[in-house]
Amino acid sequence: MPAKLSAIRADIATLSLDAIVNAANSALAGGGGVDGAIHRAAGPELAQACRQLGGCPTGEARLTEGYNLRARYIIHTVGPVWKGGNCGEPQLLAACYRNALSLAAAHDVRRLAFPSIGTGVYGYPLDLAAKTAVNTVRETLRDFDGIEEVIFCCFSAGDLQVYQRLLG
Ligand code: AR6
Repeated sequence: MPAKLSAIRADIATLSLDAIVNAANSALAGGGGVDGAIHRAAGPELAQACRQLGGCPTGEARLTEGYNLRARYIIHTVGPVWKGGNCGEPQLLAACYRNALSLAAAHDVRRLAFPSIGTGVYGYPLDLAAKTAVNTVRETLRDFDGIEEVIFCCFSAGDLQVYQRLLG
Protein backbone atom coordinates (compact mmCIF):
# COMPACT_ATOMS: atom_id res chain seq x y z
CA MET A 1 0.00 0.00 0.00
CA PRO A 2 1.36 3.45 -0.85
CA ALA A 3 2.12 5.64 2.16
CA LYS A 4 -0.44 8.26 3.11
CA LEU A 5 0.78 11.87 2.79
CA SER A 6 -1.07 14.70 4.49
CA ALA A 7 -0.61 18.20 5.86
CA ILE A 8 -1.89 19.50 9.17
CA ARG A 9 -1.51 22.64 11.26
CA ALA A 10 -0.13 21.82 14.71
CA ASP A 11 2.72 22.15 17.17
CA ILE A 12 4.81 19.18 16.07
CA ALA A 13 6.00 18.60 19.63
CA THR A 14 2.48 17.50 20.63
CA LEU A 15 2.04 14.77 18.01
CA SER A 16 1.68 11.13 18.95
CA LEU A 17 3.61 9.28 16.23
CA ASP A 18 6.56 6.91 15.99
CA ALA A 19 8.83 9.86 15.19
CA ILE A 20 8.87 13.59 14.66
CA VAL A 21 11.56 15.42 12.72
CA ASN A 22 13.39 18.41 14.19
CA ALA A 23 14.84 21.30 12.16
CA ALA A 24 18.04 21.58 14.16
CA ASN A 25 21.39 23.36 13.80
CA SER A 26 24.67 21.62 12.99
CA ALA A 27 25.83 21.74 16.61
CA LEU A 28 22.56 20.06 17.72
CA ALA A 29 22.70 22.70 20.43
CA GLY A 30 19.01 23.53 20.61
CA GLY A 31 17.70 26.92 19.55
CA GLY A 32 14.50 28.76 18.64
CA GLY A 33 11.62 27.82 16.35
CA VAL A 34 10.61 24.20 16.15
CA ASP A 35 13.90 23.12 17.75
CA GLY A 36 13.12 25.18 20.86
CA ALA A 37 9.57 23.82 21.07
CA ILE A 38 10.80 20.22 20.80
CA HIS A 39 13.52 20.67 23.42
CA ARG A 40 11.10 22.32 25.85
CA ALA A 41 8.57 19.53 25.46
CA ALA A 42 11.07 16.66 25.48
CA GLY A 43 12.89 17.89 28.59
CA PRO A 44 16.56 18.30 29.53
CA GLU A 45 17.57 14.72 28.73
CA LEU A 46 17.27 15.61 25.05
CA ALA A 47 20.00 18.26 25.25
CA GLN A 48 22.20 15.74 27.02
CA ALA A 49 21.64 13.14 24.30
CA CYS A 50 22.26 15.71 21.56
CA ARG A 51 25.58 16.74 23.12
CA GLN A 52 26.76 13.16 22.90
CA LEU A 53 26.04 12.99 19.17
CA GLY A 54 28.79 15.50 18.36
CA GLY A 55 26.82 17.57 15.84
CA CYS A 56 25.21 16.88 12.47
CA PRO A 57 26.35 18.30 9.11
CA THR A 58 23.81 20.14 6.95
CA GLY A 59 21.66 17.68 5.01
CA GLU A 60 22.32 14.75 7.35
CA ALA A 61 20.12 13.33 10.12
CA ARG A 62 20.60 11.91 13.62
CA LEU A 63 18.18 10.03 15.89
CA THR A 64 17.44 10.35 19.59
CA GLU A 65 14.74 9.06 21.90
CA GLY A 66 11.70 11.28 22.32
CA TYR A 67 12.03 11.50 26.13
CA ASN A 68 8.94 13.34 27.46
CA LEU A 69 7.32 13.62 24.03
CA ARG A 70 4.51 11.36 22.91
CA ALA A 71 6.67 10.50 19.88
CA ARG A 72 9.06 7.62 20.45
CA TYR A 73 11.91 9.12 18.44
CA ILE A 74 13.15 12.51 17.32
CA ILE A 75 15.01 12.65 14.02
CA HIS A 76 17.19 15.75 13.96
CA THR A 77 18.16 17.14 10.59
CA VAL A 78 19.88 20.36 9.60
CA GLY A 79 18.48 22.39 6.74
CA PRO A 80 20.56 24.77 4.61
CA VAL A 81 20.72 28.47 5.36
CA TRP A 82 19.08 30.18 2.34
CA LYS A 83 21.69 32.18 0.40
CA GLY A 84 19.67 32.85 -2.76
CA GLY A 85 19.33 29.29 -4.05
CA ASN A 86 22.59 28.85 -5.97
CA CYS A 87 24.64 27.43 -3.12
CA GLY A 88 23.27 23.90 -3.22
CA GLU A 89 20.26 24.70 -1.04
CA PRO A 90 17.74 22.51 -2.98
CA GLN A 91 20.06 19.49 -2.94
CA LEU A 92 20.81 19.94 0.76
CA LEU A 93 17.14 20.34 1.64
CA ALA A 94 16.23 17.22 -0.36
CA ALA A 95 19.02 15.34 1.46
CA CYS A 96 17.42 16.30 4.80
CA TYR A 97 14.15 14.60 3.80
CA ARG A 98 15.87 11.56 2.26
CA ASN A 99 18.23 11.00 5.19
CA ALA A 100 15.47 11.49 7.76
CA LEU A 101 13.25 8.94 6.01
CA SER A 102 16.11 6.48 5.68
CA LEU A 103 16.88 6.75 9.41
CA ALA A 104 13.18 6.40 10.20
CA ALA A 105 12.92 3.22 8.12
CA ALA A 106 16.02 1.79 9.82
CA HIS A 107 14.22 2.17 13.17
CA ASP A 108 10.94 0.64 11.99
CA VAL A 109 9.12 3.97 12.10
CA ARG A 110 5.73 3.69 10.42
CA ARG A 111 4.26 7.14 11.02
CA LEU A 112 6.21 10.37 11.23
CA ALA A 113 5.86 14.12 10.82
CA PHE A 114 8.14 16.75 9.30
CA PRO A 115 8.15 20.48 10.01
CA SER A 116 8.85 22.76 7.06
CA ILE A 117 12.63 22.46 7.40
CA GLY A 118 14.67 25.59 6.71
CA THR A 119 11.74 27.96 6.26
CA GLY A 120 11.99 29.85 9.57
CA VAL A 121 15.26 31.17 10.94
CA TYR A 122 17.19 29.77 7.94
CA GLY A 123 15.11 31.79 5.46
CA TYR A 124 14.27 29.20 2.77
CA PRO A 125 11.24 30.48 0.79
CA LEU A 126 8.26 28.40 1.85
CA ASP A 127 6.88 27.75 -1.65
CA LEU A 128 10.18 26.39 -2.91
CA ALA A 129 10.89 24.42 0.24
CA ALA A 130 7.43 22.83 0.23
CA LYS A 131 7.84 21.66 -3.38
CA THR A 132 11.18 20.07 -2.61
CA ALA A 133 9.78 18.52 0.58
CA VAL A 134 6.74 16.94 -1.08
CA ASN A 135 8.57 15.77 -4.21
CA THR A 136 11.48 14.29 -2.26
CA VAL A 137 9.24 12.48 0.21
CA ARG A 138 7.13 11.05 -2.63
CA GLU A 139 10.21 9.78 -4.47
CA THR A 140 12.03 8.47 -1.41
CA LEU A 141 9.05 6.55 -0.05
CA ARG A 142 9.28 4.19 -3.02
CA ASP A 143 12.40 2.76 -1.36
CA PHE A 144 10.90 2.38 2.13
CA ASP A 145 7.71 0.39 2.11
CA GLY A 146 7.57 0.08 5.94
CA ILE A 147 6.66 3.77 6.23
CA GLU A 148 2.87 4.08 6.20
CA GLU A 149 2.22 7.75 6.85
CA VAL A 150 4.09 11.04 6.48
CA ILE A 151 2.57 14.23 7.86
CA PHE A 152 3.76 17.71 6.89
CA CYS A 153 3.21 19.64 10.09
CA CYS A 154 2.71 23.35 9.39
CA PHE A 155 2.82 26.14 11.92
CA SER A 156 0.81 28.78 10.02
CA ALA A 157 -2.45 28.63 8.07
CA GLY A 158 -0.68 30.06 5.02
CA ASP A 159 1.96 27.33 5.06
CA LEU A 160 -0.75 24.68 5.41
CA GLN A 161 -2.50 25.99 2.28
CA VAL A 162 0.71 25.70 0.26
CA TYR A 163 1.30 22.10 1.35
CA GLN A 164 -2.33 21.12 0.83
CA ARG A 165 -2.24 22.48 -2.71
CA LEU A 166 0.86 20.41 -3.47
CA LEU A 167 -0.68 17.28 -1.99
CA GLY A 168 -4.14 17.71 -3.48
N1 AR6 B 1 5.73 22.97 15.27
C1 AR6 B 1 5.78 22.92 13.91
N2 AR6 B 1 6.41 23.84 13.18
C2 AR6 B 1 7.00 24.86 13.83
C3 AR6 B 1 7.00 25.00 15.22
C4 AR6 B 1 6.33 23.98 15.96
N3 AR6 B 1 6.26 24.00 17.29
N4 AR6 B 1 7.69 26.12 15.56
C5 AR6 B 1 8.11 26.68 14.40
N5 AR6 B 1 7.68 25.93 13.36
P1 AR6 B 1 12.65 27.03 12.21
P2 AR6 B 1 14.87 26.47 10.36
C6 AR6 B 1 7.90 26.13 11.91
O1 AR6 B 1 13.08 28.44 12.38
O2 AR6 B 1 14.42 27.55 9.45
C7 AR6 B 1 16.54 26.99 15.25
O3 AR6 B 1 17.01 27.99 16.10
C8 AR6 B 1 8.28 27.51 11.43
O4 AR6 B 1 7.11 28.30 11.28
O5 AR6 B 1 12.22 26.29 13.43
O6 AR6 B 1 15.26 25.15 9.77
C9 AR6 B 1 17.54 25.84 15.10
O7 AR6 B 1 18.26 25.61 16.27
C10 AR6 B 1 8.90 27.16 10.09
O8 AR6 B 1 7.88 26.97 9.10
O9 AR6 B 1 13.82 26.11 11.52
C11 AR6 B 1 18.40 26.33 13.99
O10 AR6 B 1 19.42 27.19 14.46
C12 AR6 B 1 9.57 25.81 10.31
O11 AR6 B 1 9.03 25.33 11.55
C13 AR6 B 1 17.47 27.12 13.10
O12 AR6 B 1 16.40 27.53 13.95
C14 AR6 B 1 11.07 25.86 10.43
O13 AR6 B 1 11.47 27.03 11.14
C15 AR6 B 1 16.86 26.25 12.02
O14 AR6 B 1 16.10 27.06 11.16
